[in-house]
Amino acid sequence: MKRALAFAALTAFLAVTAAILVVPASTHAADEEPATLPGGLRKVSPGEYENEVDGSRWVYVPSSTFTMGRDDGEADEGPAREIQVSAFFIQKTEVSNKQYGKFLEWFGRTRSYQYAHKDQPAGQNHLPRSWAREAYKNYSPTPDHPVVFVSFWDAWTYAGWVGARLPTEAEWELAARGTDGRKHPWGDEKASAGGFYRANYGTGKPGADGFETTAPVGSFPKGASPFGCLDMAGNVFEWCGDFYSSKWYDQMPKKDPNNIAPAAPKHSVRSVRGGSWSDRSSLLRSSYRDYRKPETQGAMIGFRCVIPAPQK
Ligand SMILES: [Ca+2]
Repeated sequence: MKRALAFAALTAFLAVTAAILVVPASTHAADEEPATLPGGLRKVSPGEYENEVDGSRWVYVPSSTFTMGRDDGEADEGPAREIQVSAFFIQKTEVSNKQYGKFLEWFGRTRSYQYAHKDQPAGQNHLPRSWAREAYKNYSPTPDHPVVFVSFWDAWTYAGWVGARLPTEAEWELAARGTDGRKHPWGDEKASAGGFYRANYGTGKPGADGFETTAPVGSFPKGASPFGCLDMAGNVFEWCGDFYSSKWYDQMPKKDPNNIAPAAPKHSVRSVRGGSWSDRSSLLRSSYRDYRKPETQGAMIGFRCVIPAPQK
């Protein structure tokens, strides 16, 4: 009896020792801290930064090589490529109505086009379509919901106003899925696996995920990406800065691809990523690509911004 107990104790001791030995010190990407901060961002807690212009929270994505795209998705999602992306900061959530309201207040006061895209048609007022109408209330009813009915031009100008720009598709996809090739921000499993939801999407049963249209930004912490970004799958599609081209993955450079170069195929549509509250689960795949005309203001489209990390 005694011997059996001693054996059990020894086994337990060995198991605990082994567990301590195999636990790595740190593997979480968000643990890596930037050497210097860009102007306009200040650190508020470990791994989290605040933008002084709109008050939004940001996270850091270190310089990385990752597999962009996938070979078993739609034709425009491949070929999957090893792509290098320089370090950047990205908004933790989609831009909210509250934040966009501050931008409109600034624009109303200044009527300045200093941050406008060079191709932006004249006379933009940056007011989300239906902002004050019933449609706005239905699709994005509170200050903490993501702003919707904003065009590419609106998003581009907002980004400039906060000292940022729109993400490239490469930056967006890295921030969404990290470097381990996962399918979704949280991993490979379905958004509703295990009986809880990791994203706001078109579940097939209205409101099954808790929301019939958009959800307040950051409502699904269990759907966080490896870098701590929220709602990279679902809620609203997000404008990227790139022109959309279905052949881009064949042609893009290996480092910091950004489809704005004069040599890139000129195309009038812009990339949107991530799927939305009304889309089926397959569109939540982090490599899934879609596009819209830049003037489109839709109930399913918002955005978030990035700031490149200062060069060392
Ligand atoms: Ca989203």
